[in-house]
Amino acid sequence: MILDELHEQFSQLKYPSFIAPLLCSAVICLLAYTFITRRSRSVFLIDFACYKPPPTQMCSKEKFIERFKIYGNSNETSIEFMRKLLGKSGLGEKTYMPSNLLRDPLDMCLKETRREVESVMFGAVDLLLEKTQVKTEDIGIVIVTCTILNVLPSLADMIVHRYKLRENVLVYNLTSMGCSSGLRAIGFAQKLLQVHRNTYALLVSPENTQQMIYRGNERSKLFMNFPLRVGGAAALLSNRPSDHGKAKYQLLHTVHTHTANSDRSYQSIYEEEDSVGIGGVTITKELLAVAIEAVEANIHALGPLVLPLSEKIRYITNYITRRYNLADIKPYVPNFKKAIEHVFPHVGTKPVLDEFEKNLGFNEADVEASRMNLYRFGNTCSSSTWYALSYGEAKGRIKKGDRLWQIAFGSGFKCSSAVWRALRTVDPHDKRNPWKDEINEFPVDLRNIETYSELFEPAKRK
Ligand SMILES: *[C@@H]1O[C@H](CO)[C@@H](O)[C@H](O)[C@H]1NC(C)=O
Ligand SMILES: CC(=O)N[C@H]1CO[C@H](CO)[C@@H](O)[C@@H]1O
Repeated sequence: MILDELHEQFSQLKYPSFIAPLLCSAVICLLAYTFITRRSRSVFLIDFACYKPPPTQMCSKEKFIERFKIYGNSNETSIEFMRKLLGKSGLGEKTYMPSNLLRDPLDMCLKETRREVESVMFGAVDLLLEKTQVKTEDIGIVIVTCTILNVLPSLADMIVHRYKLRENVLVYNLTSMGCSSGLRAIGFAQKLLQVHRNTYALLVSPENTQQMIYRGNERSKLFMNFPLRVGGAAALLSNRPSDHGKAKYQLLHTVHTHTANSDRSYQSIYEEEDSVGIGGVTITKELLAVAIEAVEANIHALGPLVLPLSEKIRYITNYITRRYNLADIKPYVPNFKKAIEHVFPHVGTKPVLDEFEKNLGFNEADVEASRMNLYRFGNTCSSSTWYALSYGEAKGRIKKGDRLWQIAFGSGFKCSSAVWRALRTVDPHDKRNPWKDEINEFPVDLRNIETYSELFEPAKRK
């Protein structure tokens, strides 16, 4: 129809007769080009996998304290402090610790540590390759994120070695980039996939907590000891247009916030020796406030990308009113439910999740996956939001077309978001899901657990 009309118009204009068909073909070519380049710029998540350590590595809270007594040099006061905090931590009795910490006699040498991290990394990648059936020679990019473990050859090298990846594979490691690094890697992969055509990016996030365990008596360092647990995930991204039909999710947005330009943010999680020379990670009283500020900044940056117009207008009006003191009103928290069906926040610690729910416009259902994740697997750092997403999948909640939001935060202080669209309804009975066989036991009721947020400065709302 349109073409006919165009043709008629052009014929009235008395141009030479070949102009009209030429113009039409140009328009068609342009449309086709736009369609194809858009597709080829798309980044798909073929699938991901979470590692579930063997039952021998399960560690109840009491067992944790027992092992810690053997491993650490902490005195009775510190042990009591840890026992008290563990009770309020929101962790369950089945989280996983490094096997060398649970074994008698203890063997915390580097060889054992390497073996430990290999089992997590290779466990997740083996599962992922089995799920996706992708050939390892087609993998062009590898990004490894690990919060603390730093070995030589690097963790990324271990992967290239084990899976015999090709020699021109691009390898990056985001070691020591904190709990948000798993999502930061997605943004990084997205950029790389815009340059390198027709390839796969393998993202691996193994976490081994052993090197983080503090063995002294300073309270600000003992905090680090109890939420962190062993875990790991692997994800396969692709920019091959032909993968559109095969992939589970399509990447819509990534947004990263880095607040290390402020001293209090930068110092909120800080690795250093204590007064007697024992290494550990200091957590300052400001952690909670800093975390919420970084999360808020990230959400503000994400808002314009995803929110419908009506929410944007409400938000801007509210912002201007407060900015110029036109009226004394509360900050407007945009309703993300209008733009996103599922949110999967990083578990962090219980007080952070509580703040997230209370202050950022989310409800109990929104943080359910993360609370259960904290309960079942603990804080597995950079891999944690993948366990939460697996929870949503195992519950059968992910339907075709749904939009999903992973948001993670950690030392730096940094916060990252990744927003996806489900390309199909996800089968809740996948036997490789880490929650399989036990998903019906969840959610467990955790409302009566006290918190320890009084140990932190409250978040100041701007
Ligand atoms: C344990 O160490 C801390 C910090 O040095 C000290 O304040 C506390 O009194 C000690 N407790 C015992 C029982 O020695
Ligand atoms: C291969 C590579 O880039 N390795 C680096 C990984 O990260 C650690 C910690 O930042 C570095 O020390 C390695 O050199």
